[in-house]
Amino acid sequence: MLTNNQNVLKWVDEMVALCKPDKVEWIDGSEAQLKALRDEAIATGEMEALNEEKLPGCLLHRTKPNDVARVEGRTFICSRKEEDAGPTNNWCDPKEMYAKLTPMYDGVMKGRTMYVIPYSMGPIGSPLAKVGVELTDSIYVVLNMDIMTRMGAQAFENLGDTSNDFVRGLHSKADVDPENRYIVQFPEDNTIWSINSAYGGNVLLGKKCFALRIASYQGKNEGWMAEHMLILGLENPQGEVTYITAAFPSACGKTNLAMLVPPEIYRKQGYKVWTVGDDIAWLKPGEDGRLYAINPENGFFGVAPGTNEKSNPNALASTKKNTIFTNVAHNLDDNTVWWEGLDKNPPENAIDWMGRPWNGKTSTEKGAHPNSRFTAPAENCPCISPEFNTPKGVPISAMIFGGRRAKTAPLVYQSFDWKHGVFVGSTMASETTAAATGAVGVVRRDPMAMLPFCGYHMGDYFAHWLEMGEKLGDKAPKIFNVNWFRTDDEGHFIWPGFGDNMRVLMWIVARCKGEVDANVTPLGYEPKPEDINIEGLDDITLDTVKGLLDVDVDLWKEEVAGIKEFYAKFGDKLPAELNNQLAALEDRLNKA
Ligand code: GTP
Ligand code: SPV
Ligand code: MN
Repeated sequence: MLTNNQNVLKWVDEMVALCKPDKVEWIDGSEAQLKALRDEAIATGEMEALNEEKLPGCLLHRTKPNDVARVEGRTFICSRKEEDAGPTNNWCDPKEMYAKLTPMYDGVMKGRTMYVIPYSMGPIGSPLAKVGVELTDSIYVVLNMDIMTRMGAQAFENLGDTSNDFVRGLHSKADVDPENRYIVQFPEDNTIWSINSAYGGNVLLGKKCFALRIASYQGKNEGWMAEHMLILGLENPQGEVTYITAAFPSACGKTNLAMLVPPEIYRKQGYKVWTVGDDIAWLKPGEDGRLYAINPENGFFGVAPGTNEKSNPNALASTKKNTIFTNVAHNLDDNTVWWEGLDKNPPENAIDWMGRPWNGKTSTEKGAHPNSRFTAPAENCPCISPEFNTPKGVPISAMIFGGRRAKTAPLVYQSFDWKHGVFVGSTMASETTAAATGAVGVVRRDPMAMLPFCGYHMGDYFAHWLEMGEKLGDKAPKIFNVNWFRTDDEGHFIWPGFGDNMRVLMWIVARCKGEVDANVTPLGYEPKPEDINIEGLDDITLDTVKGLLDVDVDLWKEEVAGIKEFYAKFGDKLPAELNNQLAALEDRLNKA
């Protein structure tokens, strides 16, 4: 046992009595313990060891084909009152849900070991950090949590002997039965129960379940925010760093933006981008009244397909050691891994993500699942920020919203002020991706990229954003919206994206510093087209930029109709301010 905390010990005893494991192993996080677990997972075939020279310390894992992404339809927010979960979450009475799941957990770990994983979300000793304990019967979970969190004995340092402020996570892979899969948050109990999955966001309970669903609820009650945001620092040649967060829905470019390599024109002047986080930000006003952010995570659970030497060399470099690959193709020739978009040389002698022999040169099927992932330690990242472990976090100057929109949304615009920015975030929409099960490419509203992750009523969440703005006053970050995904008539992306997104970040930073003017449009402030630097871009002219910034008034009137319909869901919980903002947008469009 690693703690004398009676609240932890009592709860673990209760869960052991329920799940009836053959053995209970407390995870202290020592290298000896982790090595034994890796060896065991390799011996049983749960994981495969990869080429020790090319990918030292790396492991490959395949999940069941029915278990490859988050399952939003089976994810529940079980607050005591239904209205506290709101219209965008699945809800069930907590008593009923406990009653339904308890028999499923009863004896579920017979013949298995229960691992007790203490972990900290946030740097040890940070006033913004929080402790969780996850109980699981999966070694895959233990090894991933080791990468994604500050795991082991160190986590209890933040908790002490008497505190009850820790998140109780219970996970069992059970039979990985999709019909009985449940990912359940009980916000008022600080509790998460997950059963019948063994995949990523469903089972690494520190990530979406705690650091967004539970934490967003805690943040509302405690005066801070938990957001689906990357955090990056943009350093200028004078060495000043401007910190920016960005909320994009799943598989819409957070990891890529967080690790971007600036184009040559900026690199040679001495500009740099530092990664603080690629998926989640916890934000709280600091002593100076500005908003500070920490990344609660300690690693990256990144989308593999599309990651390559050109699109994201920093992410690729991060995966070269001590990384776990999930559902990618296994190259048998040299015992390495491959995924679509890694290079133009797929292996011929390989195993696909479903475990079948696969020839990348001749097969018409994909070798890696579109939502295949790497779990890589943050410390591997060549551009990890020197402030990554700073307990007080980094001060945020700008917040960006964005999504995949083939037509409507322009390349970039700035909100008129914080309240308008909250409106912009609340009306975000994006085409769905493979990160969750269900149809891909369908436009849906995804406010602040939090639709699947907000642990309480979304109307109250909007109100919380507005309150935070009141509190921050003129020290509030500036709010922007971007869209890297506008397409031409043939469906090709017009904007080159990836590292070239730096060109847009430069305008954003200049706006934060009051160094550049803007055009006023019905949507907000837009760059004067010549203020987006296109030097060194072959296919992009000033006219292309004009097109990317174009506001199609008719399309936006349709958009307004869509927003009205969406807002109607929230009834009286929708802050009046947002209706005012909607009316003002409509008015500006009518006058345009
Ligand atoms: P989650 O981990 O699911 O939250 O995803 P994410 O938001 O971190 O997305 P990520 O950066 O992993 O990118 C997802 C996909 O979008 C990858 O296939 C990328 O290649 C692609 N992508 C990222 N940035 C850009 C961009 O600027 N332009 C284009 N066209 N595609 C991009
Ligand atoms: C996402 O879907 O936004 C992810 C991956 O970051 S998961 O951890 O599965 O949620
Ligand atoms: Mn994510």
